[in-house]
Amino acid sequence: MELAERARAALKRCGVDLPAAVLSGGRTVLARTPVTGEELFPVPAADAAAVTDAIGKAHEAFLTWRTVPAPVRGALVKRFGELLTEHKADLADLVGVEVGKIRSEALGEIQEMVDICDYAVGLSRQLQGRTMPSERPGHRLMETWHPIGVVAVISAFNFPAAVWSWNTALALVCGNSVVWKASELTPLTSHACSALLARAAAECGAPENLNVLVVGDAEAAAPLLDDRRVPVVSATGSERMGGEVAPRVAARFGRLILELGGNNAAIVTPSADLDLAVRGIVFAAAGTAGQRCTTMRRVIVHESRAEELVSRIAAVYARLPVGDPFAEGTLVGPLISASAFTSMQDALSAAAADGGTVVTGGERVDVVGDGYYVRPALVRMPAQTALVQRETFAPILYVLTYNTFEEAVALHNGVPQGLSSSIFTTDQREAEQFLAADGSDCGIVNVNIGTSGAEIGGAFGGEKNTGGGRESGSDAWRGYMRRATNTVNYSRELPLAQGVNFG
Ligand code: UN1
Repeated sequence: MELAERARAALKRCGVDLPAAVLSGGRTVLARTPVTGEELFPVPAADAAAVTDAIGKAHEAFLTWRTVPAPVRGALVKRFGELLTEHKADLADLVGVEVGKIRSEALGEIQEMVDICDYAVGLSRQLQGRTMPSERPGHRLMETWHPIGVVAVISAFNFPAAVWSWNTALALVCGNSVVWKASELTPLTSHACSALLARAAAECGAPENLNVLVVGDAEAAAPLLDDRRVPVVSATGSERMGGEVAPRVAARFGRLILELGGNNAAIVTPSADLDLAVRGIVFAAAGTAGQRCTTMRRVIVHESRAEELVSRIAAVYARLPVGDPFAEGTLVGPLISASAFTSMQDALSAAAADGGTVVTGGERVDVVGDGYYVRPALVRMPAQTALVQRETFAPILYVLTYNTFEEAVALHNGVPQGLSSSIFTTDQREAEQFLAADGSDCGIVNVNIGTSGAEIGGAFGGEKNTGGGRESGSDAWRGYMRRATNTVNYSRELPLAQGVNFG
């Protein structure tokens, strides 16, 4: 089926009537597909004034929503999760068309949304505060978690639906509303997700505008950074984007949840099970055409295993099915754009200039139309040069070698980013050392698993230039609430803390 037709049909089933919306006038953005490089059709977009208006609407919704009991809020997210399940194939169609993800990865992204909804529903009965012993007689010391306000969610093209849902499912059960600034590269997916959530809200009798979608550029998003009615800004994207967003939000003391660049690595030690390592590395490095923030970009392998590992990865890379993401059997779809392809080629030239050797891949593959398909590249590097320390959002895997374990960890941590990491070893000491305080400095540290494909149950995010935010599972919900510490005096005295005597 033609892609524009496929997208329109999926949108319609999700309850989005685009032509009507577009005819009503106003700004639009042109939806495109990296599968063929073609332009699809115009979609409503927002300018800065529309974003300010969206903040007002979401703020109003928050004022009602914050007093709805959390388990009742959970019922909305439960219904939303059901609608996502019902429309899983439709949303996967849109992710396939707009991002070029292969079918199982597109479906996997929607599954992550269903999973986080389940998680958030359970959480809606568990937003627990602690009770601490007071040092004073007849006093109770405790903490209460309250809704905080409008949460701005700024999402990237590569996970156009799941990352928004991690934030939104939590924000909603926490009693907040959301203004979603979606990537201009993925307007269709964001309209479809928003329509399903609006439908769930209507069915549950929840207020309108709990999630207000704005598709727009950086300029349009500016009010989200500066408006004090937006106490939390959760942004996913490049380090450059984070560098622009963070100081502005910080200037008004807003709270930031940043999920920026990754430069994720695997250490492969002498005792590694190479069957496992090769599978884990290839999925993490070549999956999603290298366009995950958790994509593996570096392998740090012990000298004694380097030849074997490199030749085994190269053999798999040479037969990886690169092509139409909708075709059965394809494992590597297109890059998002021509500029992504240019960045990849620039990085490969820089690697050669740094003394690196391309073992395999890197070339453009002619698939269909004007899509930018590439064979994932495997590059041996003599050192961790400036290039290797940078995130290039494309499937390039740099291979470095090490001699001592300390050297491996130093190389591993010797980059500005700190998102995800892994070690392939069957030596328990090495595994534990990697997990220890002086081991990996990342937010995600795995053993005998690649760097990508995290489950929603854990907190997701990383340190250093990755931005320090945590989304999704564990206690990430606390980032979406305000904590009040309460001291209650039920005695007839007024003893002061710390034994202070005041008259
Ligand atoms: C991202 O690339 O922004 O761990 C998110 C993973 C996915 C999420 C990636 N669960 O690879």
